[in-house]
Amino acid sequence: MAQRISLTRYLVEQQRIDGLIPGQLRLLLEVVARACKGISQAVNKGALGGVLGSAGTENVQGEVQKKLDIIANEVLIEANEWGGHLAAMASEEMAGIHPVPNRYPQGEYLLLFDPLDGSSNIDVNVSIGTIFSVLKKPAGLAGVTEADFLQPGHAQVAAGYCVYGPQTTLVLTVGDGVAMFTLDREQGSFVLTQQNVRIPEDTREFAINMSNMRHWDAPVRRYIDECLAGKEGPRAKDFNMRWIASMVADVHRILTRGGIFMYPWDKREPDKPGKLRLMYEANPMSWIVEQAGGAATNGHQRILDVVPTGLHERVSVILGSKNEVERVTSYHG
Ligand code: P6P
Repeated sequence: MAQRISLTRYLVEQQRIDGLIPGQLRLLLEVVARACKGISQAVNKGALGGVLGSAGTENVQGEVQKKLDIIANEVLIEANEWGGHLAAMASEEMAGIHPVPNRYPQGEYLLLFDPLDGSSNIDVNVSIGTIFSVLKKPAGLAGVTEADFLQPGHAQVAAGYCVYGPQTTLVLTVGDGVAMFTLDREQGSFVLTQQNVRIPEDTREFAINMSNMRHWDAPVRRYIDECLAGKEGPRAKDFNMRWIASMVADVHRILTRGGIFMYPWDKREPDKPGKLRLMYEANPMSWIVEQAGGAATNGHQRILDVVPTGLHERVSVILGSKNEVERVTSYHG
């Protein structure tokens, strides 16, 4: 049997190769991975753990919070507060930033996360996940403010997600490609199961919520109409459709076999550029996709080049197989 490489060994050996994982960042990534193990345990308990259903509260987005949304958020906060690697955290579930309490040492990193993405799927036992993004705190001023977080996605130093599905799999990049680690529940550790992940540049599979078709802008409508026209249409090939309504699961499929994922602007809420959040959903997923040879735009520019103006701002997302993303983006031209 091939030698099993743990997450810890991978991080140590990668640091020797390209120096992209200094000690504090390695500690951060191992703490986040340990928190994801805890979240996976809570998710797996389901009804047996009394963790299903709504918490009866709303988050800053005005969305009903599931019990597991709050549990996952608390697990990530508690796991990361004491280590001395972070200056502050930001979460989809919290209105403002969460500075590391003064009783703990301050670090040089900023951690952003969607603690449990796709939580509408929790109660129906469909894959969900945690998405995280790591930035460096700007040098200089003591203390930390929300403005320190408002960096474009290309400034990330690490990004990843953990999908809680048939397997619990952690997917990670620090800028030298994408690696996947599967949780070995018997050992309680993440084991390297794939590295140098590559997304095929072409695909026959698109992911979009078709119920919104009448609200889409013309370029998106044109692209999907052409896919639906199949062999007889301008694409001269048939397409398949998937929509799990859990970004982590849809993106994981695309990393595994290719595809294009779209949550574009639509006219239901014309003042919002899209549904998905830039800082802790689109940016980490876009960097991972680009690191795997894919592309990610908002229809007009690379998502990683969008300059954020707010912690919870939204963005239109078109990501996945490079040639398809470029085609949709060209239609917006
Ligand atoms: P809809 C989950 O709530 C999420 O933020 C993403 O994970 C997912 O891709 C999208 O929203 C699903 O949205 O409108 O299809 O339910």
